[in-house]
Amino acid sequence: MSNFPKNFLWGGATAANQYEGGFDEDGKTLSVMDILPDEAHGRKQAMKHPLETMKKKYDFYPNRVSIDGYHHWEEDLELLAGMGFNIYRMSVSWPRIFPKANMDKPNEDGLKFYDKVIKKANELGMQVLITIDHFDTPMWAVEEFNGWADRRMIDEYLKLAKLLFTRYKDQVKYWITFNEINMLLHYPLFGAGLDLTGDPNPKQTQYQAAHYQLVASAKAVTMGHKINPNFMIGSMIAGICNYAYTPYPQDVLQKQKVMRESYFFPDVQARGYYPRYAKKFFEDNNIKLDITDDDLEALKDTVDYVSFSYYSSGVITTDKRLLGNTASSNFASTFSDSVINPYLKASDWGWIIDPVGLRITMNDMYDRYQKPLMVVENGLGAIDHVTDDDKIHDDYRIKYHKEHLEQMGLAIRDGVECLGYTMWGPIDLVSVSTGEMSKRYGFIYVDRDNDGNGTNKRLKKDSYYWYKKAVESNGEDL
Ligand code: BGP
Repeated sequence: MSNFPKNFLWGGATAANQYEGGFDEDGKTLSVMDILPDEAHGRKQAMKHPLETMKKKYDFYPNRVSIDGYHHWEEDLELLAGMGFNIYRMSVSWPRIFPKANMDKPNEDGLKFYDKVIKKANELGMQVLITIDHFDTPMWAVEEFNGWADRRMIDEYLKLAKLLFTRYKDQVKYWITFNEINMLLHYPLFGAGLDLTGDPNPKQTQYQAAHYQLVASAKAVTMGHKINPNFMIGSMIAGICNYAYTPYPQDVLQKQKVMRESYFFPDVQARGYYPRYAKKFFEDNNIKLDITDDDLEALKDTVDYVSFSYYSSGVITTDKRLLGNTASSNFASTFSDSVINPYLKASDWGWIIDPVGLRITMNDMYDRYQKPLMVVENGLGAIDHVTDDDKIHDDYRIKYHKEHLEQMGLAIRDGVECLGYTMWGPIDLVSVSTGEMSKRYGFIYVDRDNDGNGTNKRLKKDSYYWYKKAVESNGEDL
């Protein structure tokens, strides 16, 4: 018997900046992603100094074209529905809707795109989950406000949220306020449009931005429920499972500390107040935040569900000597220093593969919040090969999802309430961390390479047929 409940949501997730392209069509202006080159041209470096980056001309900006979803959306939605999806997680491009700061009216030409996509998805039997901001801060916000370092961003964001809630109130039920909100501590440009060049106290700026986003998120929850009380509005973090390297109590303590960095966000969003450990952390680090009484009142309105992405796990040690031997897991090391886990293998990009870690994470999060969960990203970035007869035999990807879904099923059997699973990248997209196309997650292959060459033709991989079967059997036939 399947461990998945009858009304379980099965689908996949994309993000506007990695999918759409059409970066200057129908009135759209630039977002932070549109100014970045790819990995080979220094994407990671460019992320550190966004304003400088903007002045510099690169040959190739992968996100500006992406996989040209702006012109392939119809075909793509049909392909997704062909796998039996009953939910599609997507995001909107903020500067497509509001191309400038302080606009009273949105850009109708840009909005028409989302009208068409949402209508069609619904017609094909898919619910739509909208991530209001998925790493898509407009460049006007970076230039005029230094992104979320400025309180005025709360109103700019709420303007966008109100518009979406009102316009799609009968078509969209599920919402996420910010994609991987905790990533602003690691990728301040992606997460909050922050340019920290020359900032004397970057930690203070990042936590200030975090506070404004948390307030914006809570106010969006209040506003959304007024517009439609049936809305399900969720929080989201980049989830990770961390293990202590040894039973040495200091290692365990350190692991607890590292986990709090991620949990800090849903602790506020799902419980409605700042945890005491955060206040201590601010005190100890001389972080003085602009937090008003009105903000604290706003934070009391909590999310309907807690969501997260899950890709990897890490191993935490306090032994400095071991940290020379850092894990190949880039993902874990963006959170903290992590050592190699001898029991687990890594992906082509060094992200540790740990399906049981998903079960642990789900149990931990459900124990902590007692709110329904949703796993809104999970997937394997891998290099695919197309055979002469246009087939992609991606058994490694099938194995990855099968094992993660099995563990999800077990977590549900453990007692966790889980609403759904939207795997990451049902169709190949531009990778967020590298800007590459070769890091492919999709069940659908897109003919496009790292240099932007290719026909953009879509092909079904073996995993496409496998996922269809998994969905149709409600997770019984994995
Ligand atoms: C998450 C992001 C996604 C997605 C995914 C995979 O952090 O929310 O946007 O891209 O990671 O990461 P990457 O594309 O770097 O492999």
